[in-house]
Amino acid sequence: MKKIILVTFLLPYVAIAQTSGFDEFQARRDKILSMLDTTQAIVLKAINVQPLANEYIQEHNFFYLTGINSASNTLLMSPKGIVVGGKKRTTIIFYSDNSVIKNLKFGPNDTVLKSMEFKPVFNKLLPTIGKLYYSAPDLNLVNDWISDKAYFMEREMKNRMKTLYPNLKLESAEYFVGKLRTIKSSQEIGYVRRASNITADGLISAMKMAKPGIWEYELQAAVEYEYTRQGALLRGFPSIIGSGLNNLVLHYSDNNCQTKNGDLVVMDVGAKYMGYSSDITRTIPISGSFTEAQKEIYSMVLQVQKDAIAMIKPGVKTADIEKFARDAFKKLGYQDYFIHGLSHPVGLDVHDISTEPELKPGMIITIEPGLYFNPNDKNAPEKYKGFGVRIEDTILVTENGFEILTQKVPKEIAEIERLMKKKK
Ligand SMILES: [Mn+2]
Repeated sequence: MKKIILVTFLLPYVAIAQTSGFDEFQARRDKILSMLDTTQAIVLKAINVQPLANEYIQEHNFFYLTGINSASNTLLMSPKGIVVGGKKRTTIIFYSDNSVIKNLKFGPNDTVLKSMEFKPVFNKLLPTIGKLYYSAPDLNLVNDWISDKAYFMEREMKNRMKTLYPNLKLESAEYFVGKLRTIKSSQEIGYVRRASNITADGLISAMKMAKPGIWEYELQAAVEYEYTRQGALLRGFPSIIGSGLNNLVLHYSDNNCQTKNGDLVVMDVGAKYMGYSSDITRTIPISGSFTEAQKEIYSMVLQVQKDAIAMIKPGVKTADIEKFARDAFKKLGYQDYFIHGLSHPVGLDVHDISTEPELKPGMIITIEPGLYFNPNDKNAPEKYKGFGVRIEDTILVTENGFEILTQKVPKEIAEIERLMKKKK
């Protein structure tokens, strides 16, 4: 049933996205309104803390429905309407300053109010509804260090709301809005495509620059220089440039070591363009040539990656592709060295939401097998100890199969070695 609904409303949506004057954010809000019944409302809050002034990343559901990328704003929607100034409104954006609403497009039942008006409006609405979807970006774990007691803010909030409004059901908006976010529109696909090309350019220039003795952060700078130069002003996630033993650390991002001859370097990076991430991993020999042992493992990982990608088409379950990859490594005898997931959705979040177990056209996912041989592992083959290999692409599911959005950056052994000989 859910599938039928998705197909019905998403197909026209993708088609209209190209026409001029069409605002995707407004269309998404209309879609959300049509998914709510008259006893329900949704409230989404912008992230109010800015951990790094220049790297503000908005709460993804709020961004998805408003395009607003700043703090102290709230979106409130209810299909039965909220009376403001004598008029019924189904959508209200509470804004912090005029720059926020300058470029917003509105429907006839939308309006904007200053942030300070949120509480009275919201408090009036709450007793009249039965279910509220909410985003909780600021609500995490707080540790009271004096009494040594942990407070889960989300749980505290729910308990308090239960006392105030015993009949109100609270539910996270993540899955609800995620039903729309799972399938990307042509505009969103375009942004991930652009983020992918920019990331690929960054990796290509890092490959050309790589040589023994170069520092990990120099390679990082080469990658991220392309991001900034091409207008991707944020990163989808901290760049991982791991040389030598560092490439065994999955979320390594210190990037402060010097490479040395014989190292493999795992570069797992992704630019964020117009809010959308890409995600690419390439593993290169810092000397410009793989050793025989490195080639053996690299070829295995690459073959599993290509075979897994070849399975991608609508109707296939991602869990089945994952199982295929694990079985393939098992046949090779290396199942214990593939120590992370094979695939995740990509979008506004580099680990985006997906509410569908089966692939559908318009979904974007990664395929990223890897093998890692810890030097302390008694069972690991001696010749492989001390290095890891991961290869990752970002892939669009199409009507008939797939398109690798990150094709531009080489992954064949010969291609990588050839490119690395072409110094700038
Ligand atoms: Mn990834």
